[in-house]
Amino acid sequence: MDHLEQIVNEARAAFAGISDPDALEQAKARFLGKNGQISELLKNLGKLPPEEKKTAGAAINQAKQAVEEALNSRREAIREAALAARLAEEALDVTLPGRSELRGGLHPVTRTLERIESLFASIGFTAADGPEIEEDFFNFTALNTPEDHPARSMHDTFYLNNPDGSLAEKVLLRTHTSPIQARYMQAHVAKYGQLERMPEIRIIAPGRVYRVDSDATHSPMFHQVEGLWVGENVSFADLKGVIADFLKRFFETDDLNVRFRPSFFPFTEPSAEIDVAFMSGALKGRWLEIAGCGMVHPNVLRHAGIDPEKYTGFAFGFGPDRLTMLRYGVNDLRLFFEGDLRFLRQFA
Ligand code: 2NL
Repeated sequence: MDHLEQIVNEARAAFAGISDPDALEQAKARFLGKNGQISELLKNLGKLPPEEKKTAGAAINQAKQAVEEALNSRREAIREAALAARLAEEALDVTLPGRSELRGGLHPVTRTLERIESLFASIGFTAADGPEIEEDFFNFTALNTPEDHPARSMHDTFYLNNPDGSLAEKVLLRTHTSPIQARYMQAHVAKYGQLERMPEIRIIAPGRVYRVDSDATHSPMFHQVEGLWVGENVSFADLKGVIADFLKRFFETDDLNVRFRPSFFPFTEPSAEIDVAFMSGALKGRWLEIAGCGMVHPNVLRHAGIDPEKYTGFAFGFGPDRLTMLRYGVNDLRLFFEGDLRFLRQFA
C-alpha cells in the first residue's frame, strides 16, 4: 500500500506547512472531503474483488485515521499558537507601580492670601469680597478720587464696552480692592447706622485687580489685600502695631525692621508707604516697599454715611504677589500667571 502511505505523508506535509485555520480546513477537503483522495479510494472499494475488499478497506481506514490525526494535531497546534500570541499581546505586568491620581495644589498666591486672611482673622478681621466688574462710583468716587485723577484714565484702567461696542463709561475692572470696603461700609451703615454706637468695622479685602500695565514686575491682573478698621479712637499707633505684628508673623521672624514713610493716597490722610528690611538672609539690610496705608480720609467716611467727627479708621493695601515673591524667592512676577505646572508644582 505504497499509495496510501504517500497520501498520508502528503497530508502531513501539507498540514505542517499551514498556520491559518481557514487554509487548514481547505487542505482537509483535498484528502477527506467528498471528492478528496481518501474518499475516492473508498468509492472505488466496490470495484475490488470480494477477497481484497476487507484488507483494502482496513488499510484505507487506517490511512484515513492517520490523516485525521494529523489534521487534529495541526488544528490543536494552530489554536495553541494563536492563544499564546494573544496572551503575549495582552500581557499585563502586574508588578508595575499603579498610576496615581494627579494631585491638585493651591496656587502660591492663593496660599499667601489664605495665610494673610488667617493671620488677620486671629486679631478679629473678617474677609469680605465684592465684584471684579465694578462701578466707577465704588472704585473711584467713594474713595475721594477726583474726576481728573490719572488712575481714571483709559491708559490705566480697563473700561467695559456695551454690547453695541460703545464705551460703558461707568463700568470697569476694579483697579484695587478698596471698593469692597466702600461697599462694606455702606452696607454696615445701612444695618447699624441708626444705633447710638455703631459696631466696629474690621475687615480685610483680598482679591484680583486690574490695571493697564505689563512687564517683568507688572501684570495686567494682579492681587491685593486691603484692610480696614473703623471705630471710635482708632489711631495711627494702632495701624503701626497691627502692621508690624502682621509682618513679623507673615515672614516668621522678629529679625525685621518696619518703617512708615510719608506718602500720598487720595483715600487716606495722613498716608504712608510701609517698608521692611530683613536683618538676615539674601535681602539683608535693603529697604523694600511692601504696602501703602493711612488714616481713612474724612470724605471716604462721609461717602459711606459715617460721621468723621465721631469715628476714625485706618486702611492699608498689600500686594500679595510681591509678598509671595519675597517669601519664596521668586524674581519674575509673570511666572505666577503663566500656568506652567513645572513652576507651580514646587509650591503644592
Ligand atoms: C498700595 C496702597 C492702600 C488703602 C489702600 C483704603 C481703603 C479704604 C479707605 C481708605 Cl475703603 N484706604 N485703602 C489705603 C492706603 C493705601 O494701598 O500701594 N497698595 C498696594
